[in-house]
Amino acid sequence: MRFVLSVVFVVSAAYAGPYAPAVGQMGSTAVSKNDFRIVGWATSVIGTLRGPTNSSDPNSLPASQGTEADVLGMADTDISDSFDVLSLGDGGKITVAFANPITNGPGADFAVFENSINDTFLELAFVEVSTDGNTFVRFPAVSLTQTNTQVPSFGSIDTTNIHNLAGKYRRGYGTLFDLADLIGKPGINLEQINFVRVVDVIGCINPAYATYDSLGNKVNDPWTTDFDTGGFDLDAVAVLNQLIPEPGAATLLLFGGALLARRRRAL
Ligand SMILES: [Ca+2]
Ligand SMILES: [Ca+2]
Ligand SMILES: [Ca+2]
Ligand SMILES: [Ca+2]
Repeated sequence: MRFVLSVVFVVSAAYAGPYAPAVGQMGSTAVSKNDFRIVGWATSVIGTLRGPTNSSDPNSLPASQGTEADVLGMADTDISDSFDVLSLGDGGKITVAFANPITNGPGADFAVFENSINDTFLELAFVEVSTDGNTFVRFPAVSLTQTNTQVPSFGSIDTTNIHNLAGKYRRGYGTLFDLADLIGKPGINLEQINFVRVVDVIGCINPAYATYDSLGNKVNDPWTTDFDTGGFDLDAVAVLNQLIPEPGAATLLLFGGALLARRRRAL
């Protein structure tokens, strides 16, 4: 009887929420930085605005770990590379761009990598995309973590309660995003996403500093994180589906131009 009870407990603990579980568990959507589906990585930073390490302290300084170069290229995995990240601080944000635009292809289209050292100390961020660099649309994030008790500085989050928030998985594994989730949203062209913006959730449940998911729930994540590496730590952004200008398009343009010139001459 004791055995049966312990099994029931383990199962219920492992599947507390409805969303995909941690790396290595059945149904996990974590994507390894070495996954064959990855065709590129962020190549430039458009802008960074770091937040304070403690939004409730007016004297708090911005998070300071890392530089913009740390979010470019392939994600880092081992311990020695764990600080090749840019820490956003409370509510901080960063916008990156790519050699080729991201496009809404089959399944997930890009992935965001954080540097969490395990499967439960998860610092989260909203993810937004833009075609023109002005209008950004946020993925419909969901956080089903309880909102009665603040997740403390080094507290834990259950991965299965988190959806469409970056930082769901430990270092070396990205959180996937599918542009199909944004079908019908005005102001962006899902076939040509030029920019990805990552926005720290803060994670404080005090309404003075709280942020909310797409359902109106407060997002509860480790807070305060009053140190250089406060807030979400962006490691890398991977591209799975990219829009590559067809060589034929340029040729066609030249050919069309030549035809037009000939017609003009004919006139
Ligand atoms: Ca897609
Ligand atoms: Ca936080
Ligand atoms: Ca951090
Ligand atoms: Ca990195």
